[in-house]
Amino acid sequence: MALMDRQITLAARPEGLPKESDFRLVESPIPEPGGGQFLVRTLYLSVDPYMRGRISDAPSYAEPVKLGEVMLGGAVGEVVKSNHPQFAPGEIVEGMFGWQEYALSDGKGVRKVDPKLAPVSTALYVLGMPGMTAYFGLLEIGKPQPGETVVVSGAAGAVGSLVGQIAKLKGCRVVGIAGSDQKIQHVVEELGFDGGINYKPPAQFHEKLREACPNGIDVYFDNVGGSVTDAVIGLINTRARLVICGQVSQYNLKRLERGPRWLWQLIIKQARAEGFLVYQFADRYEEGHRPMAQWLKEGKLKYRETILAGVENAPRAFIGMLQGENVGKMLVKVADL
Ligand code: NAP
Ligand code: FER
Repeated sequence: MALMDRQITLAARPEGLPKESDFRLVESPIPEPGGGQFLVRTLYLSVDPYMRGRISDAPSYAEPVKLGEVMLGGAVGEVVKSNHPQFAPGEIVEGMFGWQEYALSDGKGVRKVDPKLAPVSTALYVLGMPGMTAYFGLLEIGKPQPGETVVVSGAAGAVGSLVGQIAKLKGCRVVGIAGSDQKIQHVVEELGFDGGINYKPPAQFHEKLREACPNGIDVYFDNVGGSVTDAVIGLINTRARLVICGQVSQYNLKRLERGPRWLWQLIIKQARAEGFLVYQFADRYEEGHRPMAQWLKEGKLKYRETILAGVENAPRAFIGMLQGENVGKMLVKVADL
């Protein structure tokens, strides 16, 4: 009998917060690579907030995942069979291999990962998409200057934890916002942020943030939007830069909140809010990768991962991440190297 590949498919379009029943575990024979193809055995797969948008059929320029299709997603794996001249068995690769134990690839959009540089899971975090998001979003859009105050929301998550540390490396004062006291303790005591505020419960959040930012806010790196962002905007300085990276507080709402109501602050503070997509920096990833790898090697960038084991737990990891169950990057470990 053929060896089987376990995969997670999209079973239903979620309404609001996704449920495990919106996904299905299926099995199919492990495919054989055809001409110009190779077979990847997944080691880790990534669950990311952007996936919430890709499983909804709301209009977007990106095609949604179809019902019954394998869930999309970045993963890191080992080449196990190859008919491709540039990829050999034993090599470690990162690409959009989806939520499955084995994937076929033609090499497009796939990059090789050096397992000697850092643990291979970092290809999905510090040295992968979230790392490039933090690096280019903060430095190119936020343009932090030494001595400035940088506030980051989603501070204990994948992107936010790196944004705060990079800002510290650039000589800024950093305040993080996250959803639990443990997360605040983590970013201050382990990651070296200067301060942090738990946005739950909402009472006095604005006051506490004001106390944590006595010189106002020069750069706000926004991962969450909603009421957290409303509170931050009241504290921005003249010529502040608002980096609009994500709005995760809105992704699972059945009805979008109205807003923002604070754009007049941009006028009186002559401030700039700019959204960006990490992909706009795709031709510069090498430039971002190099300092991030160096900082990692020198122990100047710390990272945590929250790891669930088994492809069958990918939906649970994804749903948990959307609810804040992760510290650092939420990953699914699928197999040992
Ligand atoms: P993450 O921060 O590791 O995980 C998501 C976090 O969102 C959770 O841990 C949770 O932390 C927080 N959250 C959930 N609901 C919230 C709410 N109602 N209010 C405030 N926080 C809430 O995820 P990530 O991968 O690093 O992504 C962070 C953000 O960056 C997301 O918005 C994502 O869409 C965005 N992003 C954008 C790009 C781009 O190209 N623009 C690329 C990558 C990521 P708490 O416990 O703190 O609530
Ligand atoms: C994200 C939120 C939105 C993200 C990407 C998007 C990569 C948008 C993607 C698209 O529409 O192509 O966190 O991360």
